[in-house]
Amino acid sequence: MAADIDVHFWPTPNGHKVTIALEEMGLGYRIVPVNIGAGDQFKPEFQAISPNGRMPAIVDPDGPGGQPISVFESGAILQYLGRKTGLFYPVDERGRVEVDEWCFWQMANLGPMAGQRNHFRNYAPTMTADQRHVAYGANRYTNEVHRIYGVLNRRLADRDFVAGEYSIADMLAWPWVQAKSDAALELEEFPNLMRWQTGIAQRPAVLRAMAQAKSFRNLNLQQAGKEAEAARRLLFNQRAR
Ligand SMILES: N[C@@H](CCC(=O)N[C@@H](CS)C(=O)NCC(=O)O)C(=O)O
Repeated sequence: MAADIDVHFWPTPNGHKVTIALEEMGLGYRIVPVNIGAGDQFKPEFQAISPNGRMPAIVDPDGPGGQPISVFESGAILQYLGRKTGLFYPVDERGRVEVDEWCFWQMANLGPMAGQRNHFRNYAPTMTADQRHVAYGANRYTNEVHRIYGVLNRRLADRDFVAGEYSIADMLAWPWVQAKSDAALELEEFPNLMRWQTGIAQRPAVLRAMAQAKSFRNLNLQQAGKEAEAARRLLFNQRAR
């Protein structure tokens, strides 16, 4: 039996991508928590496998040539797992190019823009002399995520999944498309996207991945108190060391 893959994980959209893929592919894995609110991402042993200081990362003891390999960046992780198993990642060049296009699209557009939107809407201080700038950031990223949802909605008009068949491209995008809408971003406006979102949410592998993520105590960064304050200081003020 193959040895379990170590998943350096915290329950965020980027983390969910990896556990969803592992569940879908039927690979054994062990979660190594990286509590990003407590600064685990800065530990030298973690940065040795993830030099960008961000989770997720994996260590596969049974990598190429039977030797261990570590992989960071969720897109690279899912491509690696797809190649390893031959699942959800076509081997024919046309099919693979199409999946790659949507993997890179997610990594460069949906993820970062939705992340910035979340930051400006939920975490930017409101009691600031520079409130104008906060509103500008929140609106800019909301508009961009709205545009991106439109791209995905059009893409899904005549196919069930972003590259036709269910693939790693869907697993990368899905955790970033919120089931719960808010006033500025209603999923109901994007019916194809909503069908795709709710369909994937019911897949047994996705349900398993999301259920086990619930066992982690994720700090609410919006709350008051010393612990959340310390986490905000750690997460939101990083500069090159
Ligand atoms: N492009 C990276 C992004 C990873 C990322 O931003 N991870 C966040 C959590 S979702 C993190 O580790 N944050 C720690 C920090 O900001 O210090 C990927 O997809 O793997």
